[in-house]
Amino acid sequence: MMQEFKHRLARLQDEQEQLISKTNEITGTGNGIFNRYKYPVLTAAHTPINWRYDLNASTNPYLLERFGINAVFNAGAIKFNNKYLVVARVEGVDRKSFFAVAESADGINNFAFWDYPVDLPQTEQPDTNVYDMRLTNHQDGWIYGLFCTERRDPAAPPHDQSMAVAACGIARTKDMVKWERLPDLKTNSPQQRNVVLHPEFVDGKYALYTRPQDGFISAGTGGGIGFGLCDTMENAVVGQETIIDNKSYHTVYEAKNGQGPAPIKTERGWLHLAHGVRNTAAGLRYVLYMFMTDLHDLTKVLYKPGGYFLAPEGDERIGDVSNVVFCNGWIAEDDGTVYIYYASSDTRMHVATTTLHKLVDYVINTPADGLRSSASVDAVYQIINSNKELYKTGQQVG
Ligand code: M1P
Repeated sequence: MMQEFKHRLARLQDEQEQLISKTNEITGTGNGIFNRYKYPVLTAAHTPINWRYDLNASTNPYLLERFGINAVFNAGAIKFNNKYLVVARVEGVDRKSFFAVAESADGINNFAFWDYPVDLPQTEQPDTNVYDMRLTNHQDGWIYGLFCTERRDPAAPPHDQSMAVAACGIARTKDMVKWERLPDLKTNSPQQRNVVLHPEFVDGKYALYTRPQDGFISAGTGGGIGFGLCDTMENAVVGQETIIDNKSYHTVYEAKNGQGPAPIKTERGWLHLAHGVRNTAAGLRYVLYMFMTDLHDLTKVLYKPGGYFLAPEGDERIGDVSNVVFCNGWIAEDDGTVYIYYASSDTRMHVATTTLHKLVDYVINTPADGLRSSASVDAVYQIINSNKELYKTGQQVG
């Protein structure tokens, strides 16, 4: 028995060591806007063995898994003490999610979880499930984590065990280890998900991106990325939400959309990454898209490329909730490198790399969605004709 225990433990440790030490590599030629990588950066198999197994041979002689992890996805991200940290949504086989920090020295390789998951304090109304933390290194000196807290709808009849209310939970930290829990955000919307704190004060107030919605799954008459101000994060109330980027017919965000991570400031404007959702015969399809807002008027969208920025590809298409990519974490370096941490199909985490120059170029120079097939043809004609002109005048390169 002891021999079997030892043998199994050695195999588990060896397999995990190989997984974590594997070096990632850029895959494919891509579209020039970002690089994709061959392997996911975090999966359920990356979670420490000592979270999942009782390693005492006398209490667990068969070395059975005692706490199964189903998925690791939708991570917030931050560069902290020169390390790349992600705060992942770790989902147990019991369907409950919690947060856990994983770190990497270079942002791409060898992500490893810290010793313990985040010990998130509760409010008076305990959370049933928490997920999708957005991290904001705010001008006020705190690192905020805004996340979705989900509880059973108090109005749900006994026969309905799926009606839920989603709200925005708020926690803050200075060291990424000890978290202070603040009261949940109050807004006029019956449901809130995808709430993100803007990193700077606006007119001396905290600024938040919201996503008002009527139902737990469906945005209903709500939806769109909202924007509102509040006086304090210690008792955060957003009275008025202005929709800055709405759902739109026959686009990749016709069913609903939501802000991704906190926007990144550039000389040309604030860069936003968001997710858009449409319905298909095969269910909802989640893709990522981008837009840019004005540096002085955060409610004004200056540029918005048509269509998606990143959509599920290959193995990314398949998982617990297939045909989904979701991003709530990115890191912009001082040298302009950008690490985009995205999850596929509610199952695993990936990284894509690019630069601020490329993202700004993409956002400003990609044609906007013309909202009609003939407008798409016009956009292609414009590219073809200017290329022809280039060859006619001998100005082509290569
Ligand atoms: O299953 C896809 C995503 O669904 C929700 O996103 P949204 O609020 O935009 O509908 C969230 O539950 C998210 O975690 C999940 O990845």
